Amino acid sequence: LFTCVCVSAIPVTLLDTRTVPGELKWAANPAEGGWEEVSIMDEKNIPIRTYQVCNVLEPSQNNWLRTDWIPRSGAQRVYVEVKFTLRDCNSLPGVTGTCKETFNLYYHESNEDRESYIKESSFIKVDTVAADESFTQVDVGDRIMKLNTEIRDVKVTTRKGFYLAFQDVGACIALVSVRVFYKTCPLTVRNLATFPDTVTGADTSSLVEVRGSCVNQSEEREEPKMYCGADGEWLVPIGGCFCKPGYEEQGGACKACSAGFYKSKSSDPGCSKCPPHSRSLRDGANVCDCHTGFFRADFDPPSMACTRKKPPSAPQQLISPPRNHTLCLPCGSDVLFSPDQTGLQTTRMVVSRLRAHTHYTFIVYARNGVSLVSGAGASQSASVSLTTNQAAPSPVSSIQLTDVTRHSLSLAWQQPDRPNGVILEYEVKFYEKDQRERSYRIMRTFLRSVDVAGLNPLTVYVFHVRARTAAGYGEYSAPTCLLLSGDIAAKLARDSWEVIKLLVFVAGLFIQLVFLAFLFIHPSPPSFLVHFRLPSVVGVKIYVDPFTYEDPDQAIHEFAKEIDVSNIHIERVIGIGEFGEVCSGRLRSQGKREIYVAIKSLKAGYSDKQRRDFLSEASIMGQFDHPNIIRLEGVVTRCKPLMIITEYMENGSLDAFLRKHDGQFTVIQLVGMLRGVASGMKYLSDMSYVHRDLAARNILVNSNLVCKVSDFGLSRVLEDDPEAAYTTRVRLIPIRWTAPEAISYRKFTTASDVWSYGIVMWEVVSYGERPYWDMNNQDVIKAIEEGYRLPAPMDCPVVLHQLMLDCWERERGDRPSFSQILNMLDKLIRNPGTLPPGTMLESRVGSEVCVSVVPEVCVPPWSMYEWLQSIGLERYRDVLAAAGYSSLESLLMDRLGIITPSHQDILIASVQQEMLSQMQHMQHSMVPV
Ligand code: ACK
Repeated sequence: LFTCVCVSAIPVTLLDTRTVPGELKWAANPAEGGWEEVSIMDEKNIPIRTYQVCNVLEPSQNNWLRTDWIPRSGAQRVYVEVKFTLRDCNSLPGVTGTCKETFNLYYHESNEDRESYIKESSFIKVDTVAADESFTQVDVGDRIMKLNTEIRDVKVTTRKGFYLAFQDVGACIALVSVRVFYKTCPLTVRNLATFPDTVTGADTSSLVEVRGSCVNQSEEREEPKMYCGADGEWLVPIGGCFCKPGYEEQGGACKACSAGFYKSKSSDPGCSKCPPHSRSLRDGANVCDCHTGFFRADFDPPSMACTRKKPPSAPQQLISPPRNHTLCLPCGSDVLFSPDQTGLQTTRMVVSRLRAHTHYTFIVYARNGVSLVSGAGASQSASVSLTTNQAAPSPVSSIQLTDVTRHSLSLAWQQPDRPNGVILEYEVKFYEKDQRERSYRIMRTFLRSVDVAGLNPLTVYVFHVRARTAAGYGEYSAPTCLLLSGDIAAKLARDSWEVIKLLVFVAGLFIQLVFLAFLFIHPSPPSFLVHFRLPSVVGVKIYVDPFTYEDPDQAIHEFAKEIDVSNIHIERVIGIGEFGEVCSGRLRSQGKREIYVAIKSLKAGYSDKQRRDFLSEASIMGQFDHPNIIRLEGVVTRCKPLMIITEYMENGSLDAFLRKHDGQFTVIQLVGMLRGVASGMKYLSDMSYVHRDLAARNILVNSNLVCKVSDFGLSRVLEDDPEAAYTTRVRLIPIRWTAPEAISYRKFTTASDVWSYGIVMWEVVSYGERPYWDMNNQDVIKAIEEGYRLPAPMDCPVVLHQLMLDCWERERGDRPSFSQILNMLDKLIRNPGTLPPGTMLESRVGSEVCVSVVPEVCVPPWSMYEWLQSIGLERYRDVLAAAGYSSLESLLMDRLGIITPSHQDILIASVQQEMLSQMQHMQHSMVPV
């Protein structure tokens, strides 16, 4: 794994006032009384030219100073380094209101190097520059020079050169030096290809694609390419070259093999010593010549020793006569030959790891160095053919539910990857989930499908299938859990969640009571509390694919509420979705307060398929109930246009939101957002739902910075068409976000969602940067294949980047689960010391974003104090601390016996949510997020 090729950027200087001989004579306006050129001695006693201005007593200063024309010499982004000293206004008496402590930097692109006067209106402002250090009268007395160094960068692409200007508005400044430079990625050699000195791109995220050329005496292995990043670092090397035959790599160049050595193929790793009875007299040999009287046949490899002997006769007494098999393929690398497949000196060998029930032919050649030289080549081989025995088949995979009613269902599956023989029958074992395997039923069939009847409604069943050959049964497939569909089943699942919500509410009240009780009985715990337990979650939550319903309307009405269109008040269009406009508006429901909602509508003239796809999103979303999954309010299907109504997310999609607030959040806030996404994804994976399109653009953010997973649409489009990934719909796979196995053979699993989650982490920490910048999709696929992974974004704590890398493990089994990711993020939040200091409490720039906004579920679990505060009992902090309760979890666990993390989460989240709505209410005027 590598992130960047570590060759440091080389700055190329366009202007340096310290090296200009003689006076600068820049244009100043006014010519008198504003900026003045003053020669001084620098710290090494070398004369330097500075510009100074100090009109701190007079108001409304506007003094301009413009450099000479600076040719940009091919640069697209230039850096301006200004060293200056600045007088502290507080140290000057009587200047209040007139004295300033900043100046402004401007630029103006121009082809003309002789603009005689300063056209102020044609200059564009780069920035207002303030000093980190200012000096006072005392410093002057002590001859202390407090030098500031500030660097700004500017894109200059439109003209041959540019001017810079400094505007003073009433400060006391000396510009000690001005240096203008651009960055290049320096000439480098990588994988035996030379990459030239390359000027970086115009934007801070630009990548310049550069093609390398093979070094002397080398040839292309695969087109060598690298990208020059904006900071002058080379990134993502792809491809490279090999040294030609007769040459080997040494220190990035190709050196000739010395006499006595040879290299016959460019792909050989290095030169080898000449084999016995041969020699090479000159450097750079690709083969060694035989000594006089010794021979090597034309087809003998150059590695073979030269020999005097005659060709051998054919081997004898192989076990059975050869048979003709026209469809033979070479054995794959998985077949093991012991001691080796070639170069054998003995007449015995063992071949293992053969496939079961497969016909093999083995041909044995006897050979010596002059086998063909003497022309005796007629019967030099003998062969033996055999068919391996049958074995038990590999497990059956991809079991599909093809039909379901209240009492029955139909399943279908694929033949095992390795049947290992003739499949005689399949065996289906199934049982009620609650029963585990205590009692189960078995059905056998010759087909790859089965109809199972006599099932109990409202019950989750677990199915396993295995196949049998003459050699016996293979292993069972992984369990497939299925919930018998039916109105009552769905209702029960919903009701169970209502029960949980109610319990959460009761628990909230209960906790408050605990505190009061605690006060009176402290220090010994009230005994009844010790036995308090939340009942285990009622019902089993498993995602039901709406596409298994023959009638899509049945699915939609099972999972989504029909809303009367008269209760919806549409306000404005907020975007365009895949099927039509997305609007915001309000929804009134009986007995509830009016809420803000997002309304997606299906544009007129839709086909049946479009209607089904559109509504499928609601059928999927309606099955979820989690604070980090976008909540479905309902659907309008009885009148047109069809609508899907969801909760409204004030801050829109996460990628655009982060780009808008670049650099404005603390690391903890970013981790809080990621925690929310991980929590939502854990919930989805627990329900066996694979998202397939997890990306920051599909996360929505509300006004409390709570992140919620959305967009349950695309997932289906890919599934729909078995050809989708490979043929006409290749573009439907979001390559940059998708795991390699999902791209190459459509293996979409929770582990591939984890890969995408890693990409979302990178997007979040880099504030909405495009993964792999402007590399094209093919290069992204290649780079990933070659082991490249996205480097840590700027200011990214190492632990977070490590977690990203874990999500991008090539082997999907090596990636963490969402539950592990969530634990990891929670640990980080609780031990902020693992994140870099200085990024914890205050926003980096954040003047517009109110950092006091605490996201509800994205935030770390509250400290004991915050939590006590939220229920108005902060005065008991010390009492609880003395009793050893430092965190909310320890209290929940010790005192209330709530051990399951998910139950703790639910309780904490509900208290936080309640608290947040109160906070929001109070802080409304000061939260402009
Ligand atoms: O990035 P955005 O502002 O967030 O633009 C897209 C647009 O609609 C098309 O999908 C926005 N959007 C979608 N669902 C919601 C929602 N529930 N609340 C707010 N905005 C939404 C999305």
